[in-house]
Amino acid sequence: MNTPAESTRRRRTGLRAALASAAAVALAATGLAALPSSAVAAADGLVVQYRTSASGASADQSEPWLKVRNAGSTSVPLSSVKVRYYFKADSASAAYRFACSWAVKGCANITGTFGTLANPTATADRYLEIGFTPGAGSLAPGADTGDMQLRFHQASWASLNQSDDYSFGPQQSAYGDWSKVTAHLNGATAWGQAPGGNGPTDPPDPTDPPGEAPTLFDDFNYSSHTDPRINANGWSVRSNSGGPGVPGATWAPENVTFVSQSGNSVMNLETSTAGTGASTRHTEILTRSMKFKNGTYASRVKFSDAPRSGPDGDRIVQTFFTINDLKAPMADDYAEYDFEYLPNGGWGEPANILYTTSWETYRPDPWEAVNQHTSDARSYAGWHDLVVTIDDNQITYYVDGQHFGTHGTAYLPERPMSINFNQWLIDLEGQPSTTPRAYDQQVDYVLHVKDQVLTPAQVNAMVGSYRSAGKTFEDTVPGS
Ligand SMILES: [Ca+2]
Ligand SMILES: [Ca+2]
Ligand SMILES: [Ca+2]
Repeated sequence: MNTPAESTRRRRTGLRAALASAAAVALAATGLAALPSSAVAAADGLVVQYRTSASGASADQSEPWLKVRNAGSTSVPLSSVKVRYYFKADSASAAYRFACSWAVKGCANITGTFGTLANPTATADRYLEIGFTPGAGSLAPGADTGDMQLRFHQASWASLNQSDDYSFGPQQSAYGDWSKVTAHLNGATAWGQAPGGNGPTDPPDPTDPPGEAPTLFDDFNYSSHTDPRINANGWSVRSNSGGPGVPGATWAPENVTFVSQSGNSVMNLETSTAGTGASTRHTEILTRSMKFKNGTYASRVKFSDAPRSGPDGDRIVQTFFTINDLKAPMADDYAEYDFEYLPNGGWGEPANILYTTSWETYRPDPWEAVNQHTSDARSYAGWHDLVVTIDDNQITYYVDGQHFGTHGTAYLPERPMSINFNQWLIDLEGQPSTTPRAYDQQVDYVLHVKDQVLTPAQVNAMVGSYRSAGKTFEDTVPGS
């Protein structure tokens, strides 16, 4: 996820500042890969109790009321806790909205976002993930959160079917331990049993291969950030201040450089800090035009788990994404599709994690996100082929030719977007030292084919033919 600052979104104008804590917690939500298949209640674990006052097989809204208890012997900051309620969506395109009716800890301190299971079952393909802002405080040993009277409903307010929902328990008219809801502490399962996987989702069939479809291809064959062809080819190297990320940081065009590797030019985004806002240098390059909507987006990106120099540990975000402008809080015509790699964790995650996120919309304050995301909590250091396709039905992500996640109709773009790469620090808490350090994210090429759903193999073939033809840039996508 990207973040907002001010009234536009995070990166471009900098959304992050406003959202910082709430967004971070809300977005952090996924970690599908971390879901174990066995139930656990660790020694320093958590216990989740559940009841519902909406016990009908069909209901206007689902009402999972929850309490989380610290069953361990040490205090637990609630901001490190996530709780997941699993359900079967009413349709592939159904969109859901979360709400908190009342909570002892305060509804303002509770976040709810929706995720998609990589391995759907008959009773679960989505989940509601509950998180907490730092304002929720900590749970002492033996203490619980008290009542959290939560609910969710279809965005359309059509009734929802609860009888096929994994976590639903119509007989739970009073609070009781409930292992069909899971709790996670710093990303590790601390309570309950997630629904079992049943094999990866098959990728969609490709449509027609590309012919003369309008295409943007850029092999990033430039001499420096001042190369006039960068501007001529439609790119802007960011220098304006603002979010996302560390307050007071600047966006440094001179840290966008180009190096030749065996005759192939590679763009390097260097992000550096010496532990203060004023010393922090973020980097971003984006198309000036928002003219990209349905079709295939692809890039070859090198993520890194460690700094090129200096001490490791910063909560850095390495990205490839498309985005347009949020015209008003919760405006439906907002759109954003992200690959976001966090090599050192962040947003409540303890370690490396790759997110793909499709956004319907959001509200900066109070933070509310309407998105679907899929994540994989492991190292993605090194070069990776990233592909996302958008057609009239769904958004599909691939990493290195493998299906990574599919998101539904409700998250399709209403308006065209820009194409962006950036690297930035969420905060300075991951590495408190003032010793200078610098991180690299590299980008080999970007490809967009308008209105065509390409397979990863077709993407590679197209890039290969541009290179065989000696063509390092082409843009035939209409629009300005
Ligand atoms: Ca259902
Ligand atoms: Ca939208
Ligand atoms: Ca290249």
